[in-house]
Amino acid sequence: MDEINVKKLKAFAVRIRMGTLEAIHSLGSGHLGGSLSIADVLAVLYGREMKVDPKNPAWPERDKLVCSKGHAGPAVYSTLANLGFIPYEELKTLNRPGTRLPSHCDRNKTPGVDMTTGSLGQGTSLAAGMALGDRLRGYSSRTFLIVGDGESNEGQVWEAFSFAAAKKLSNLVVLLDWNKRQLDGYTDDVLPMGDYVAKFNAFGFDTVKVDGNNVEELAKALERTRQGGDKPYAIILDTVKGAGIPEVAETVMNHSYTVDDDRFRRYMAGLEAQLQELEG
Ligand SMILES: Cc1ncc(C[n+]2csc(CCOP(=O)(O)OP(=O)(O)O)c2C)c(N)n1
Ligand SMILES: [Mg+2]
Repeated sequence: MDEINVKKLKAFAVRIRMGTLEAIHSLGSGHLGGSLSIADVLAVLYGREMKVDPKNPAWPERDKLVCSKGHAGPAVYSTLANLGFIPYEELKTLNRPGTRLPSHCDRNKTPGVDMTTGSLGQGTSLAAGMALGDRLRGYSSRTFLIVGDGESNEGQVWEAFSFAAAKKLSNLVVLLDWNKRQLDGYTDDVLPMGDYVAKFNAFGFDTVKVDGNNVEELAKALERTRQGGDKPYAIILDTVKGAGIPEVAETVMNHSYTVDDDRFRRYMAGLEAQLQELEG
C-alpha cells in the first residue's frame, strides 16, 4: 500500500471547502450542503487516486470523474481550481453570465470536468458508458462516479448499475454519497433505500462502506479498487450533508444555502483554523 499522507489530504479537503465557500458566497447562495459532503472524497480522488494532468485536461487516457449529483459543481470547481486546471479567482464567477463555471457541471465549459450532469440519474448511465468505452479502447483509465442518495431514488441509476455489473466493469468505481438528506428532507422520509451494501452486492458489485468524511478510510477503500477483477466497485460514503462547517451541517435544510458576508467571514475563519491546525 502506498503511504497515505493523512494531513496533506485533510488540508486539501479544507481547501476544497474554502473554494466552495468562495464560489457560493460570490453568488449569494448555492448547493452548499451536498458540496461539502463530498469534499473529502474529492480530496482523496484528486489528491491521491486519480491519474489526471491539469496541463492536459482532455488527455484521453486520464481517469475520469462523473459527479452525477451535478449540483455539487462548486466542490468540483474548487478541486480543479486548487489543482490549477482553472485560475482560483475564477471561482468567483460561479453561475454568472458568460462563466465557465455554471451551477451544474458542464464538460463543454470547464477544463477538467469530464461529463455534463445535473439531471439526476443520467450521470450513472454516462459513467458506465465511459468505463466501457475506455475498456474497448484498451485504456487503463478508470471512471469514478459520485451519486447522491436522493439521486438513487431514480430508476435509471439501478439500470446503469445492472449494466455495469453485466459488463464486468471493474474500471468503474461508484461512490454513493449517503448523506441521508436530499432537496426537501431526509432520504428515509422521501423514499427509503434500505441497505445500500446489500443492494449493491445483489446487483453484482464489490461493495464496502466507509466514513466518507474520513480521508484515511477513503484512501484505503479507493486503493482496494485498483485490483481489477470482474466486478464494478461501490463505496458507500457515510457522510454528513454540510460536513466541515458545523453550523451548515446542523441546519437540516442545507441543500440550497444562503452565504451572506457574515456567514462567509465566520465559516472561512473556521476553515482557516482547521488549516492552521493541520499545517501550522
Ligand atoms: C431528474 C431531476 N429531478 C430533480 C432535480 C432537482 N434536484 C436537484 S438536487 C436534488 C436532490 C438530490 O439529493 P441527493 O442526491 O441526496 O443530493 P445531495 O444530498 O448530495 O445534495 C433534486 C431533487 C434534478 N436536478 N434532476
Ligand atoms: Mg443526499
